[in-house]
Amino acid sequence: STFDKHRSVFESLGLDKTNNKGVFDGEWKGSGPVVPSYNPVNNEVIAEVITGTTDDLNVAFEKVAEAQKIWRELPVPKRGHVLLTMRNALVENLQPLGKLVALEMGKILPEGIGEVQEYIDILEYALGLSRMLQGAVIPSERPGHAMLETWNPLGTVGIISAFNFPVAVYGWNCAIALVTGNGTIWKPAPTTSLVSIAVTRIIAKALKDHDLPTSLCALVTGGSDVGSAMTADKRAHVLSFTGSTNVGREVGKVVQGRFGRSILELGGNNALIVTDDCDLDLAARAILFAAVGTAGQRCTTTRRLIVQESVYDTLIERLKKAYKQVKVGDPLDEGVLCGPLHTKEAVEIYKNALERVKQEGGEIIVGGKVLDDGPLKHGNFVEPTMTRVRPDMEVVQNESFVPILHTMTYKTLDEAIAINNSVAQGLSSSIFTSNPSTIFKWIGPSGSDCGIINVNIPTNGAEIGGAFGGEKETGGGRESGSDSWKQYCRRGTCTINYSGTLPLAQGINFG
Ligand code: UN1
Repeated sequence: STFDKHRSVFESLGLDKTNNKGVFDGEWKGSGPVVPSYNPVNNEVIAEVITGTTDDLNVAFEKVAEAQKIWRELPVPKRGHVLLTMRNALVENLQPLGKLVALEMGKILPEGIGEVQEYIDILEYALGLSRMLQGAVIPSERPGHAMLETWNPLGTVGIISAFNFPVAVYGWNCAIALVTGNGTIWKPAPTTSLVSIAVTRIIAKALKDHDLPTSLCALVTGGSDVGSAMTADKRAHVLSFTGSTNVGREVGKVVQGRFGRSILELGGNNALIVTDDCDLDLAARAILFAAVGTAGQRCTTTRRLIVQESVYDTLIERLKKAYKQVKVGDPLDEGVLCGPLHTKEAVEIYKNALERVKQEGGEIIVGGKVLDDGPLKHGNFVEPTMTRVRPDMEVVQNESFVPILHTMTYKTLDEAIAINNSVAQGLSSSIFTSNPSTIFKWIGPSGSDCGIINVNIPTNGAEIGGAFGGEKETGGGRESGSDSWKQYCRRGTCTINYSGTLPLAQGINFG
């Protein structure tokens, strides 16, 4: 079995075959259903998790709040030291944790390791922030008055994360929530519970090393009942949700209804534009990673390829060759670039999307088949696929979370940008060009309407230093770098009178 074959990985991360407790609130427990975790390579059960319930969640909220009272009093650079310990613990566990991601999620090993690296990177970033969480000092209009801004923690950050980045998305939120003085409570995707247990164990040990209450970073695995309860709970002062636009729309409303703060990271329908003045070789290599990497299961995956008419045939020929060389298979095998889809349902989504392409008059130009022969027969494997479509087709307007790249042509830059912006989602976008005026138009007010606006790099694979997120139906949230940390804080505007008199603002004379 998968477990026996990789026993050393599981054991080094403290995981068992049957008895994994899926709730941590300072103690490991779980009173919910026992849920198996499957290996998407062969749909074998890897291990079982005793998941959490809304009762477990309720207790966890209390435990996080108790711990946060201690944590928030720590000077920020001291919080940084704790983050450094977490970072070092992750570095030590980089290989096994990366491998566990590959096993449970299905992405190839370098990408599994890569997303643990993102958590390491954001902890380094947060360590830096711990010396730089600066507020403004603002000139007061009154004599003998000082005006300044303070940034204090909101309290508890609820994190609901998706299957596709089972480590990194939690990591971005956790690192920034912690440095700003918050506690966290995490509800991972039900299908990547093992990864969440392993991560929580590593983080808890780091807290313990500093004699801090380990319940600061709680975990409650489980289904949508736990997710809904967390969303509705006032004690989740910030609710960071990564997932579909449909669920996110409801999450946003519920959190707004209780005047909580939400950070929404929802669907993408990312486009990459190829102009006739770009380096086509570079573009082809970027497109391969952007469209096929992670088997098309990143929210930043390129779904739409918008190519200037005059270079379309040449580029597509190159891509066809490149696609044919992509090895699909076990994500732990050397040389494999495309692992399985995460679930069997995703294989159905792939089939349906291709059916719709044909119904709407599009064409499959590469791939298009479910791979269910030979060694791949028990897994969720599909061929990375390219289609030829028109930009306004319904299937192109909607995101399917599978490795299908819809290709289309354009004549003028304005037309290309209009196509880029024509979908409901607004996460990531990229243009390949060597023309400076194209670049500045693209990043300007009449350019891409996405949150991530790239030039000569793929749509995916963002660094942690920038703010990550998107506009429109992507939800508007920003995580990770830049000033995203502010969302985890309450901003205090403080006006301090040291004049001994009482001049009022706006020159008002009162009594
Ligand atoms: C996601 O797919 O949810 O930019 C996150 C990227 C990664 C993160 C993706 N750094 O592709």
